[in-house]
Amino acid sequence: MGYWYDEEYEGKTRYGMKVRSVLFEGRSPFQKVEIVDSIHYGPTLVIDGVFMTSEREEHFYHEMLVQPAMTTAPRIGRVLIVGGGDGGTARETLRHEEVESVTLVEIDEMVVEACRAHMPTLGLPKDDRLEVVIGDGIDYAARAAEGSYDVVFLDGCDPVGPSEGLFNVEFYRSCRRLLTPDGVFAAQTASPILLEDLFLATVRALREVFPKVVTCFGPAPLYASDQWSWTLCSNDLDHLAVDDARARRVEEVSKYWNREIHAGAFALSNELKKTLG
Ligand code: SPD
Repeated sequence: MGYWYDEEYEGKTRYGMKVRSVLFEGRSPFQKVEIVDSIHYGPTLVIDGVFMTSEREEHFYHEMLVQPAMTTAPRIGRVLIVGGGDGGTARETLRHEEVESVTLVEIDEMVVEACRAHMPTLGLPKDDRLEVVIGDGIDYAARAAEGSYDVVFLDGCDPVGPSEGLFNVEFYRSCRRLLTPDGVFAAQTASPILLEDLFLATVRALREVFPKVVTCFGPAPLYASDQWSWTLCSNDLDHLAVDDARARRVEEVSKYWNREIHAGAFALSNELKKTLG
C-alpha cells in the first residue's frame, strides 16, 4: 500500500517516508511543488524533491524559528517574513498581540495556494495584520525603506534554485539595513550535523554582517539527521532575556517552545565551540 518517497543528499545519504497518495503536484516557474500524504507525517510539502514541512511536526521548526526572536526582541510591531509561503512562520508571528503588521514576501504563489488548499493546519492565516506579497524577497529586501522592521525572518529552502541568493552576505546586508537599531534578524541555518559545511558557512557569513550572532538548536524530524539550527542576528540583543508576558501567552498554545527549552537551546556542543570560536 502506498510507496516510498526518498530525499537524497549529494548521493551520500537518503531519508524517506511512506506516502499514501499525492494530494497536489505542479510545476511553477520556479520549482516542482508537491503535497504528498505521508502515512506518518500527514500532508507534507515537498519542493524539488526536498521535504519542507509536514502537518505532524512543523511546529518544531516554526516555533524555533519564530519564538526565540519574538520573545526577546525589544519591539515586535513590524515584522517581515521572506519566504514562508506555507504559513507556519506567519501563524507563529501573529500569535503576538503586539504585532501590528506582518509583510510576507513569497516568490512562489503555487506554494501559497497549494498549502492553503491541502494543509489544513498550515496555510497562510486570514488576519488583517498580514500582507502577502508575491515576489522576490531579495529584491524586496534591497528596495524596502531603511529601518522599517523590528524583526525580519528568513524562512527559505536549502540554498538551491530560487533560494540560493538568500544565503549570502549581500542579502544579509539588505536585511540588516531594513532593521531598526535594536531589531532582530532570524534565519533557518540548516543542520549542523548533516549539512555542517553549509551551517558553518552561513553562520560565518552572518557574522560578517551582524555584530551579534547566536544560534539555537532543536529537532526537525522531517529533515535528515533531525537536528536543525536557527540563528538570531542583531546589534546587541540579550537573547536569553525572554519577555515573560509574551512567553506565557505563547506557552498556552505552543507545542514545543517554552522558556526552559529556550534557556538550553543556545548551548553549543564542544565541537562547535571549537569550530565557531
Ligand atoms: N532541508 C529543508 C529545509 C527547509 C527549511 N525551510 C522549510 C520551510 C518551512 N516553512
